[in-house]
Amino acid sequence: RQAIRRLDYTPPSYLIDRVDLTFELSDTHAKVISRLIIKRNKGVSSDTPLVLHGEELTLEGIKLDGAPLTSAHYVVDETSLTIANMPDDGILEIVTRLLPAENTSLMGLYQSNGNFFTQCEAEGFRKITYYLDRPDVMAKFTTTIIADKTKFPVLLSNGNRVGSGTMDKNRHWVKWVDPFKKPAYLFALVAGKLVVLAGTHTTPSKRNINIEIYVEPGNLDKCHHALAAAQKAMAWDEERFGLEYDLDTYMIVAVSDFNMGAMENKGLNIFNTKFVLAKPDTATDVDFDGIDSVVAHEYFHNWTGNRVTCRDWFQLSLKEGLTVYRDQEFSSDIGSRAVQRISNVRALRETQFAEDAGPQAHPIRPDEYLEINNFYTWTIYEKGSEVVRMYATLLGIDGFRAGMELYFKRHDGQAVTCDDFRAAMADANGVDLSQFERWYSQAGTPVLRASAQYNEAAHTYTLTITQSCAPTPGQAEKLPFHLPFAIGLIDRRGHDLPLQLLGESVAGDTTRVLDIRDTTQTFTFINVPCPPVPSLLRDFSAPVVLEYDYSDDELVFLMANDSDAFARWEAANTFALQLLKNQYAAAGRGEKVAAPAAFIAAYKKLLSSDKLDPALVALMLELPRENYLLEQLSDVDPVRLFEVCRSIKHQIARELRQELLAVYQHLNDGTPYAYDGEQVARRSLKNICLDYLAELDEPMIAQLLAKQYQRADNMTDRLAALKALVNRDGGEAQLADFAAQWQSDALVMDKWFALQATSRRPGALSRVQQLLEHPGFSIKNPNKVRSLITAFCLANPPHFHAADGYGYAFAADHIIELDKINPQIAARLASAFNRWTKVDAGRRELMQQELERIRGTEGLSSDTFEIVTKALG
Ligand code: BAL
Ligand code: ZN
Repeated sequence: RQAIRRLDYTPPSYLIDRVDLTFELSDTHAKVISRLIIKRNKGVSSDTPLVLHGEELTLEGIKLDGAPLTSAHYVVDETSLTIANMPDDGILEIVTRLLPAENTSLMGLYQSNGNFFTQCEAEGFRKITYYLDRPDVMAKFTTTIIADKTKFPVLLSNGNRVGSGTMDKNRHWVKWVDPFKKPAYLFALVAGKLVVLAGTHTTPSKRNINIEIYVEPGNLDKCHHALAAAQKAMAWDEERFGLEYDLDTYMIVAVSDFNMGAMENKGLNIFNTKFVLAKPDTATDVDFDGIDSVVAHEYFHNWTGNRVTCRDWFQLSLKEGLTVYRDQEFSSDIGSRAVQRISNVRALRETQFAEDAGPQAHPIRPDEYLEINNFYTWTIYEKGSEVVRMYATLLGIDGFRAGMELYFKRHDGQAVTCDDFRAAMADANGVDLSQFERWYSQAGTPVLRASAQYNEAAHTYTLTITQSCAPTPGQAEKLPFHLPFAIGLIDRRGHDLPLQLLGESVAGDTTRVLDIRDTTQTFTFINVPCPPVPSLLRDFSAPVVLEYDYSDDELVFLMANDSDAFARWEAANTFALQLLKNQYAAAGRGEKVAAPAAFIAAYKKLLSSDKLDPALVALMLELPRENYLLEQLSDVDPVRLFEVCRSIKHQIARELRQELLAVYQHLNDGTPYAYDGEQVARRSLKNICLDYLAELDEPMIAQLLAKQYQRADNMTDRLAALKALVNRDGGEAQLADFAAQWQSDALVMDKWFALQATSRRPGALSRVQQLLEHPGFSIKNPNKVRSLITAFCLANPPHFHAADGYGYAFAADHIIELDKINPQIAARLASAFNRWTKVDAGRRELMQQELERIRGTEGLSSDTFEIVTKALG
């Protein structure tokens, strides 16, 4: 298996100006006629063959400039079609035949519930026809679709609908023209029985955009939130970045069989139903938030990804990191900035930090891959977004916008690199960002060690910051990173001090962004009247691990006083993290597990605060999750870790019963459901109180849970109660009731599967095994696999890591089974084994055996092979 390397990039030997595609779709197969206007690239010698990508295709014929080619003129193998003697330019007509109904990889053209869909990113177009399937080959596409008009009344592709008509045999056709040139990965086709919800948006230049959301019949009442999200996203991008939509119609189509969340095909976004369909009784507040952010993300790609795309797949973070940053900013502006930031940082640390510390660690611009599908990672997306955020923090919001404007001015219509983005940011602001390049080339999470000294006599406060970064696979040595480090100093009364660095004539703002470039740097603040408590890495200004020896008293002080919401939450998180680590060690020594009184008192104070945003209180009350804790330890027994967490949770519930119940009852006031910021915040606090109360073995609590389950007028509250019931005593009656009510709603049933897969009660694995036989489960449907199998393996550590190894064997069996069906989903599941060196020796051995069993499987896909091989090291 051959690795593909970034430094081997060469420009394409041939270019394609135009593509005219005709799809003839039938129940049994699809015929694709592709007409390419092709030319040799400048400076390429005339004896260079044309090599087109193509996989799993049946070639029915080729013509060059109208003349049929015979097998003497070309060579076809499993991955390509090579034509040796190409003229300087020509028209190539290629006819291929495919079997979409048998395509379970969900890449290329496939069927879902009888309808046709495509997924081409990254390299799916080559499963549709022979083509130069690389992002730096950009062409103008026209697409004609022919199909039975009764079975496939809706025929969609990219761009504008320019014609339609009827044909013999009850068929009809529709022709689409996309006026923008694009790489093949942005091609899309949809054909099927769908209904549409339409809305409009008027741009600042007074253009009317039609927004159309296509779904299966019966789902129209669940599209209103997605439609509103698209309208909000359009207005936001106009306001924040001056970017308008560029076609007359923006289409979203929802499909229930989909490998990812959604896909930004030009003018025709295809979405996992999970990120379109929602109404209050079927979707939680988190689902509504998710729809806002994914709709915005895909829409924003129209500029950051489509108008300016990637030169090659090593540059994936150019569009993904930037677009995640944009969607996070959008969500911050339409909701709570503090909650958004904390949630994003928490997710980054739980997932990306683990990835960056493990065998799959890679820079946001990787240097090589076996299978590009494996690089749609937390690192490319979430760390990529943090890197983009650092430009905004270093340059300021106006400087960042100036950089974006220069980027579009220089590169609209081009396929470019991460270096081009960095150059636009630097040039627009007249700054040197050469050291910042290391964020693109070095993997691993930097560790910043901070120490401070207060000089009583001189009234100075000196902060020393030392950075380091552990080796990652293939990168033993790291050079220092350039990063913004935001800091505040808080006086004894809890007030932020104005900050004045040595050498400055006046004091400035109360938050200062320090420029960190060296391994060790010292900053001296002057006119500091008393020993302050430092508030470090405010708003999580860089994706690093911060080490500073806070005392418990200082953490409690920051929890109560920090004006920076992230830092305030971080103080609570650090306090809980230290506590759980200490208690885990204590349990290992056979000592009793207990939280100190100061910790309980801090939680009590949070519960009695009527000044803080309830959403922030809810986040501060949530204990760090097991997977994150596991990363902070070594030789871990995940079962003991879970028991420690559970025991602390139980103690909090016992000792703060009265406060938890009071807050719960105050917030459970019977207000009819609405999805708005205030209500979402109140529900989040109410339901975390409920989650703690569920620890108590009291009939009154059991009644309270049953009542919330039964009487809830929305899925957020109903699911919160059901989750607590399932983890408390199994919730059998309510699970049965839930399934009876929602058996025909696939997305709601996904929640039902996931709750059971992540139940911490004994017997979770056998329950999951039984559920594999449930009529609502299908191994071919990625959402179902994620809800049941992946949820068990990645989000139920005490059961996945059961000491008998059955969890590991279950995972390996299903990775092997799935690999034959859908390699992308199998490879994702295989990442459950990434951190096998973190657990204790007995488990390590069991995990290693399963990894070797997977690696030894005959015919393993390159997707799974790459993950497993790297995991084994
Ligand atoms: N481009 C793949 C899906 C997404 O990131 O939007
Ligand atoms: Zn994206």
